[in-house]
Amino acid sequence: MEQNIHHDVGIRGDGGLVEVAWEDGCRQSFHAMWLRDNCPCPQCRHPNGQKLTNIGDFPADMRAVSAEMEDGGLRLTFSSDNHSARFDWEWLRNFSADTALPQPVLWDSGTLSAADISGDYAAVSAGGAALAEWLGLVARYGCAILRGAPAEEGTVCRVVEWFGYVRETNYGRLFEVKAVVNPNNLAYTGMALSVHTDNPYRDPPPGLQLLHCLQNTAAGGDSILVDGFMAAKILAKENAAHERELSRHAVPFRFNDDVADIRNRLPVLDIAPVGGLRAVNYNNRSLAALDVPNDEQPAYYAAYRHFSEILERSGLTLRFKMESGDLFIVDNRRVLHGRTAFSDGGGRHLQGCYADRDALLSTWRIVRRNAKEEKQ
Ligand code: NM2
Ligand code: OGA
Ligand code: ZN
Ligand code: ZN
Repeated sequence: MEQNIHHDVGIRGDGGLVEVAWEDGCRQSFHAMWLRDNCPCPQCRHPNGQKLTNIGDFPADMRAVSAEMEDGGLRLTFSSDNHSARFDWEWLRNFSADTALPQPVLWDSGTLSAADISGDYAAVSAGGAALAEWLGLVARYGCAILRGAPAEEGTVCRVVEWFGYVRETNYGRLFEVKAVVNPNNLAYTGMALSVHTDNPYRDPPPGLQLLHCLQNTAAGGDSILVDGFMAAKILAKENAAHERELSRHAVPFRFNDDVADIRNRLPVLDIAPVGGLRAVNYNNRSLAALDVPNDEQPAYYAAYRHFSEILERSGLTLRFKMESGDLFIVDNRRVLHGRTAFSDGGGRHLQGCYADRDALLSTWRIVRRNAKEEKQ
């Protein structure tokens, strides 16, 4: 379809680089090694798309010796192994779409409301475009609400099965969130829970958490969500040294009861040297004794306090009340959740479970792909 998006090609740098001048004036250069490594021919790729080659199969001094424009693509030959490769212009221009992850859309209470992220159970459960839309909320905003699900036990696991697999833990495949006697976790009391990510003591922490409301007639027990990526951005803007403190120390998290002693170390802000913020890990109840060196503790605590204060700002807080049948899902590596206190008279009962993000995003892509193909 894109017939003339290229304009000219040339070999540069003694064959080490192939430069493409696109019709719109944009120029792009490709390393010969990169091109050889990405050859799509049947010798280099199985029909299933997986690579048949390994980097060591190629000589280190890869060079292109000829570059010809063919109808709809670029034909190259390489000196070192005499291989001939053909690339569609379309792919050369847009290969990054093959690896792109969803771009998070940061939000606060001024830009996102509970209604904006709410889907209707009946519609979403039918699959297709409505399911894609609901999963897309998780991809963009890191959270979504489902209204009007049946107030039936086990519903939370069935919702996960629409897009992936329940991740079983020491809390079970499904856990009951209600006030009990002798709770092994403060979630199982009527106490307020300040915003947190779940299970930072686990390796890796769950990518998704879902909570489904069977009953919520107690006074209080409102739900709270905060975009941890927005909070991290504000922290960096207000004090870059604080951002650095929270990313340079992997701190200990722990859960300990009669049958489990689960430990992990993670930075509160997981920031890749190239690529930026990957995850927020924050749970005041589960942070174990800090072993940051003594002389660095004042700086660490100052940064930790600052981040905690940002997370409590009302301007960042999305607050809503779950009614019987409602459910929410959070990207547990990004969006923090919490609740206000409730009177533990027994009027509040949620069921929760965990799942992984890869399956959700995969299903989101496939459902969208199928919806697009149906339209054509
Ligand atoms: N529960 C609800 O990460 C946490 O410890 C939060 C998790 C017990 C599965 C609570
Ligand atoms: C949890 C939790 C919130 C709630 O179970 O992990 O944070 O609304 N619960 O009870
Ligand atoms: Zn090839
Ligand atoms: Zn929680």
